[in-house]
Amino acid sequence: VRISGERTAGIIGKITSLSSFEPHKQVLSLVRDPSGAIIDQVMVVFHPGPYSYTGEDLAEISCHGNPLIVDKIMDAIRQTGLARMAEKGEFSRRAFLNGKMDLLQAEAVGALIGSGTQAGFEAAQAMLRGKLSGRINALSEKIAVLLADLEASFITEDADIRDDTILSAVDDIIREIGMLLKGASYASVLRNGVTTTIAGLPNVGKSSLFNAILGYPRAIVHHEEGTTRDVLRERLGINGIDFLFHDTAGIRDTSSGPEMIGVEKTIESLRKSDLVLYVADAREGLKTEEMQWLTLCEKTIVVMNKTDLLEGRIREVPGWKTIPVSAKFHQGIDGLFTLMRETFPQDHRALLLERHAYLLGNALNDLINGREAFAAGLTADMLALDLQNALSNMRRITGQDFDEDILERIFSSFCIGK
Ligand SMILES: Nc1nc2c(ncn2[C@@H]2O[C@H](COP(=O)(O)OP(=O)(O)OP(=O)(O)O)[C@@H](O)[C@H]2O)c(=O)[nH]1
Ligand SMILES: [Mg+2]
Repeated sequence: VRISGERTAGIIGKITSLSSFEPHKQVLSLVRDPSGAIIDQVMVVFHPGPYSYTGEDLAEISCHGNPLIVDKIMDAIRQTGLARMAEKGEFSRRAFLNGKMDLLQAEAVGALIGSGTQAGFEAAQAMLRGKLSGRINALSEKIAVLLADLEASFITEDADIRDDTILSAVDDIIREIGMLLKGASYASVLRNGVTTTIAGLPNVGKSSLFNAILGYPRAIVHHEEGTTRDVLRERLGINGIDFLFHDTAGIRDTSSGPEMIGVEKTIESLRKSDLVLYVADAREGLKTEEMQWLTLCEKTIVVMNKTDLLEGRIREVPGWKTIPVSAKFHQGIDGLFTLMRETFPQDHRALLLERHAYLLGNALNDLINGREAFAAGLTADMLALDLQNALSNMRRITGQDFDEDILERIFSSFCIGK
């Protein structure tokens, strides 16, 4: 149970027998309700502001792990009349408002709690330590310096700042923001794992591949076409990245009834995926009409299956990563794993949430617009205006500029007590 604010010490004094505290040191105490009845034996630690998470006086009570005890302690605190329940994310919100962390770091707390994968966890950790804040602040600083130089040149006409110097400085910043944004598409991957769909024509061995990947017979495999109708999902970590596999119904143009519904689900699944394993029978290769299924997802690997039945060489599909396997005999699966892992390189560690990507995108557009107009001969004060806009977008990312709305949106997604 956490309490934050100037009345914290008073509240602790009322519900325990403690009256003075050694900062940051846990002490044993009893907690009593207003009638004096003992609720629990607890550990209490007091962090005087500003040396606490929120920057205010803050106490933490560790009780025995029973929700009933927690409720009774909460009640005892409420009945002192000195505290109310915290709102969602209010501790982190106060930490932000008291300058203990910037907005990015507050969001990192949320991302850390919500991260479902090892890579997502590490990215959120880096964000919490201020890695992204550092990059954003450095970029903001560059824009601010350029803006100052530009504005100085309006006043003192002899402060000569050459056009090509300005353009190359703007280009630098544009390039850096572009690089940051490139990492953005990985944010959902880091949070949820790589959504991977196994698709292909009926009977090519999709379910067999699904089973071979998982290492146990999860899906029904049958020599008849149209075996799989519903989408089956399973999660598997491969070298530090979580993949969420979907086995789907075979794609077929002429299907009707329940099978057609299955095909629609498959197409939907392809569109939403981060990665597609498109399975084909190695003996047949890929048919022309199948090419349309390869482009529904940004990343697709063509898996040539049933190589054990193949005489001769597999037919590569130009322009696509192709890998031979035999799902039935578990051959080539390791090679497939390596290829999948390479498709999601680890060096894109910066975790950008949608809000950051949006604001970075705005800043990028401001800079590109300004640069183009300036290169086309418009005056420098127009460029200065665009730089100001870009700067304000950047500052909103870290929360140097903020409004109530955005705080509300960010912290309301937190749980109570964070
Ligand atoms: N020889 C050989 N047979 C395979 C291989 N992979 C799958 N099969 C066989 O191909 C048939 C179809 O396999 P499934 O895994 O059910 O194929 P599917 O693509 O899921 O089929 P649908 O769900 O009906 O679209 C079964 O008889 C499998 O045993 C393989 O690598 N080698
Ligand atoms: Mg199947």
